[in-house]
Amino acid sequence: MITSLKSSVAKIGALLALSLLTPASAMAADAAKGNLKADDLVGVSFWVISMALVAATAFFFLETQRVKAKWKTSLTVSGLVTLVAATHYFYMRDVWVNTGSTPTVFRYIDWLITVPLLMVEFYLILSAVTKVSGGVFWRLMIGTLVMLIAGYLGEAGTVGAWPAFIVSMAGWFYIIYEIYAGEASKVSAESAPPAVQSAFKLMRTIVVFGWAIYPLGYFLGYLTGGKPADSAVMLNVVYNLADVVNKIGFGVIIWAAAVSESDKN
Ligand SMILES: *C/C=C(C)/C=C/C=C(C)/C=C/C1=C(C)CCCC1(C)C
Repeated sequence: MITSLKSSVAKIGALLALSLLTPASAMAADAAKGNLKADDLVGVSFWVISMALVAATAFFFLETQRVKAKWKTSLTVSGLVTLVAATHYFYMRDVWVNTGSTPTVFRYIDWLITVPLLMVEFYLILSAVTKVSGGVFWRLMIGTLVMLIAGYLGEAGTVGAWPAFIVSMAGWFYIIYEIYAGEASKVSAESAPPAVQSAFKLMRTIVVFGWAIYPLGYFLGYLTGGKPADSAVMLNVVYNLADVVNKIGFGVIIWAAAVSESDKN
């Protein structure tokens, strides 16, 4: 036990010494082999955020132990969102580091799974406390699909970047309408307890302001006519920051509502 520990420490020490002595030319070779470089802003943001997503996943899953039964599903879904995103971030980092190009396909597969899950959260927190019609669920889903499919076609270059942007914005506005003026908002205002109402309000504020960061990223990435390489950096950094707010932040809001509702008796 002790000897194997000693030899591990010796090995780590040797590796550290080696890395300090490694000349710059060998470091360039490292980059070619696809290792993350310290000055690669996009690559580092993929790395840091993937760890934050892993930690958030562990947290949401563990906290399901602490809340009342009817809140467990919402917290589990929050953990699934961050779990699915963490896995995509590992892959996206590889694509970016190895090719220097935007991992559009992975990004949209991630969104296609996680955004519907986030929409389900609206339905879940309301149905944890009252009766909600299936129409709420389907309208949120349709808005999501229009928004994401149009966005993908625009980013992939299948259709023009502007028309895709406009259709995608329409899908997003449809979601906003449902949660501010549609049935979902009425159900929340009329039959949900205060903690759920305030969670609902915070969640829909995120869908407006947090989600607005994505079309901004799209705009900076595709619609300003900037150089492709600069646009790719902007696009990915902005999308990555948006994911921190909209996946981890969103989950934390649900967690706070669940804890405050569970603790009061
Ligand atoms: C976890 C991932 C989330 C919450 C992703 C959300 C993505 C959007 C709200 C994307 C919206 C877009 C527009 C409204 C117009 C331009 C194209 C998109 C797809 C970036």
